[in-house]
Amino acid sequence: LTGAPALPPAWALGHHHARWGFGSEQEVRRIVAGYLEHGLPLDAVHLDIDHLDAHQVFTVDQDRFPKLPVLAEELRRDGIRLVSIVDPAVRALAGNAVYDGGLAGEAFVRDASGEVVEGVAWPGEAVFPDFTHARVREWWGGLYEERLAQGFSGFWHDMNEPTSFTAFGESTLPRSARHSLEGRGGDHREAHNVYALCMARAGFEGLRKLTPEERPFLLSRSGWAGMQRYGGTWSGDVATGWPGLRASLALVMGLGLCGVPYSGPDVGGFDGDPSPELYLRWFQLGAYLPLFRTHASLRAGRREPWEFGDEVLEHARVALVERRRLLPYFMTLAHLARRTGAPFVRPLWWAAPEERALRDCDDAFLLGDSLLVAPVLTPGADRRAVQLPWGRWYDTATGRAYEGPGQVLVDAPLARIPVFARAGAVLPVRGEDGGLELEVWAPARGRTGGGLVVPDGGDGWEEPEIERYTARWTGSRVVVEREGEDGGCAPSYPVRVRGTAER
Ligand code: NBV
Repeated sequence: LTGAPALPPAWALGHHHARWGFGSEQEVRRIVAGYLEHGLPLDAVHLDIDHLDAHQVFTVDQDRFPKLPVLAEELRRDGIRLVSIVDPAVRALAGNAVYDGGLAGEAFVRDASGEVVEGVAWPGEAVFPDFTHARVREWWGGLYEERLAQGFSGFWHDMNEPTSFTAFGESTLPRSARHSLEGRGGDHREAHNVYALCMARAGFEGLRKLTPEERPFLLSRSGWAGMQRYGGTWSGDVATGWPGLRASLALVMGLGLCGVPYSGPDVGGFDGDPSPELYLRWFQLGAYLPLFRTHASLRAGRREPWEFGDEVLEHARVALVERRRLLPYFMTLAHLARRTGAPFVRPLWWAAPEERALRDCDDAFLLGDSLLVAPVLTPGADRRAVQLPWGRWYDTATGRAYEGPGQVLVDAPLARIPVFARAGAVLPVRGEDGGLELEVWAPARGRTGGGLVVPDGGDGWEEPEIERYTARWTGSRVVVEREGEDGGCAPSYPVRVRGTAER
């Protein structure tokens, strides 16, 4: 009803590190070097408003970021993409190219007497593009050319409620502000909720023209039904604390059910200093969510995995390496989300709507059809109860099989969170040589299993074929076959079967 989710480029399914307040190119290099030196996979770095010239959108602070395209190129060689924040508010100052261009093109929101509406945002006095007008979207979409020239590959829309700082009253545009609303005309009461949706559309359509070979990567703080057509969203400034960790899961699960499959929290929380334990548990959850991004405020403490002691570093590395290994599975889930609407992250009842015990379960989730993830959401835990849906489930760390439905108590040491694989699951993972492999979990005796694989080139628009695999017992072996029109054939990827020792 609200449109199919955009397909993210493969790098967007990796690990992102963001920070409000990197402050300089040197600091970005220091953080990236830390990731590389500690053997921590990293796929994207996000630059916040502090890299802009006086917080003005589509500019760069040349003193602190004098050679951004060079930095972007260096990072790209290490497989790391740069993502830029983009706020809608435009500094109302003659000489600011975006302001001058927008005025000339009559792009900004006006009031009933025809005056451009001024608010206050990060750059000071500011005006707001009317994204509900096709011409304005086209103009704004073209401005991403400047970002691409700086070397950015992805975009992070913020403050697009839209926020205008006020001493009192609503911190947004006045209700009386006029909008085009696709030519119909209306006021901000009507336009408010679709403002960010229309901004996302402007960015997405602009990028489709500027870089037609690439899948746009867009995150948007605000949105509305249908925003998934243009990209994803994140938690916004989730509070640092155990309730914030729990809210992160509710957010991603709820958004997925509302048709927005790609989202994630600020891992570690936006403000303050998470304890090493809280940071690690957040990191471990984040590793199984579609958007896996650490981010924090200007005034917050550190968020790099090596800042919390050797133990956290070691366990965070395991989470990062596992995320990288699961990338082909995440990519397959992205394709399935686009084709069917099924989110990556699903509540447990998705597996069995008739099992009433699963309906209230909000502390675990299914990642696609094959995995069940049970994050640790409370302090001091080294075990946790997990409600299993019907069928056999393997603890992926120990290989031990459990029979559902029912509740089981499993180990959850600091080193890991419990992750179960459904018996019979066939899922694509990244092998040690970087190639695709099939991880297969033995079906229960007398049963069969299977799974879908969508081999994706990582970017671009070529439509890969969905591959269907079956798994079944033949004597003492589990045989995996690719389904085809003329019957089954051997998979062209290496196959690893697990769980065969269990009867
Ligand atoms: O651009 C600064 C922050 C950003 O880091 C955060 O992720 C957004 O949710 N932004 C909000 C504006 C300032 C909030 C206090």
